[in-house]
Amino acid sequence: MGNSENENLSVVLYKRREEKPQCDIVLENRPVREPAGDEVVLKMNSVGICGSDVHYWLNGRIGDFIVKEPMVIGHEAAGTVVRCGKDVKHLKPGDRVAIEPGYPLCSDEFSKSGRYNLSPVYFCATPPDHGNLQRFYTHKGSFCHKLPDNVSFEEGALIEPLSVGIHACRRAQIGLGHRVLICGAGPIGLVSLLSAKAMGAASIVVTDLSSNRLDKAKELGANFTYQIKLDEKPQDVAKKIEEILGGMPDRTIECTGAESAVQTGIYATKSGGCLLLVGMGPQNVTVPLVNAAVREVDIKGVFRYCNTWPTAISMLASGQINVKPLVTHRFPLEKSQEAFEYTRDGKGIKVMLKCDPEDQGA
Ligand code: NAD
Ligand code: 572
Ligand code: ZN
Repeated sequence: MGNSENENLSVVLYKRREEKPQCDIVLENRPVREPAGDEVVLKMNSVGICGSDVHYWLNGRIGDFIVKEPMVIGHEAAGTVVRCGKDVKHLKPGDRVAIEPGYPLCSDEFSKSGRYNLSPVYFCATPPDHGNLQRFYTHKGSFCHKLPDNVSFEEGALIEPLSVGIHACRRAQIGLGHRVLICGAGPIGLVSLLSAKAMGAASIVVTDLSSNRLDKAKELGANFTYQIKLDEKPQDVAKKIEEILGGMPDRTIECTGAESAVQTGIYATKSGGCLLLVGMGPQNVTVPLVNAAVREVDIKGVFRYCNTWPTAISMLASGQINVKPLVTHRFPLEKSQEAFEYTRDGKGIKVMLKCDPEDQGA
């Protein structure tokens, strides 16, 4: 079982019939979608669980994106090509690939200029679009990126969150010698740390509420960590950060979505520097905007990523970025419910689901 397209075990979120927000996680057999000319069918290997997957499971929605129909979950993924549509020239059966889950649906001014993340997109596991936590999955060939032999499937799957970090650091124009503050040591704060180091940051301080998460930041190369206490005032945290770094950070990458962390980000960032908003919290956030304005602290948004897979693959293949320590737990596809509960309970950092019954290891 598991190697024939006749059995396509899939992890599907079902909206509950009662008026409860939480969805049910259902494992069911679904047909493998026939590839269009520009698509490929993939045998899935590794799929990471993202905070947004857990959020859709528990709340049935993120903002205006609502789980109305059953939706296959999962968007951090890698697998092997088993069949190609007639127009796919750069891939062949047997190729190992990392899946870029979002692709533009039209050729508008954004996709024409390369910023295709700002176009209307298909995005795996964002309603109404299905994700790829299943045995077999069909995707746009041009958004499947061939992996070199020395990059594993799990590393391939981790390119998705890593892409958020690379895109944030590109937008921040992180450079040689920069002092950097990263708020939050969840998966996204940690991939931002890896990206900022690789782009030449000289000293990086990572903050979090959790000491376990800060230990992981240290393991991944943070120069300093600082544990936030819930009653601390943002201006006081900013002073501490300046003391720790020996100067104010040139760049701050906010990866929590917490209002107090955004406020800290503004107060902490050096005049003329830049604050990147990666974390997504409430729709409306109160911030000391005039403080940012009069010190020319630029505030930039980050929406996923674009053009990051080729860069990420080079960085992983050359060993300049190591994402392997992010993976703390592995579960077979059949135990997806347990894996989601682990992630919900904040155990570990990145939980990987293993979709190939014959390849359950790292
Ligand atoms: P996560 O919840 O695993 O990590 C967030 C971390 O922030 C936690 O470890 C938490 O303890 C810490 N934290 C909470 N309040 C804090 C505070 N005041 N100061 C310091 N640390 C604090 O989430 P994640 O998967 O790492 O994602 C982080 C954020 O990035 C989320 O808001 C997510 O929605 C967002 N995100 C945005 C994009 C984008 O395109 N902009 C993409 C992916 C994720
Ligand atoms: O890996 C992509 C990703 N994007 C996240 C969160 C987790 N993973 N974002 C936060 C939520 N937004 S959204 O615009 N949305 C639900 C489409 O609020 C997307 C980016
Ligand atoms: Zn995600």
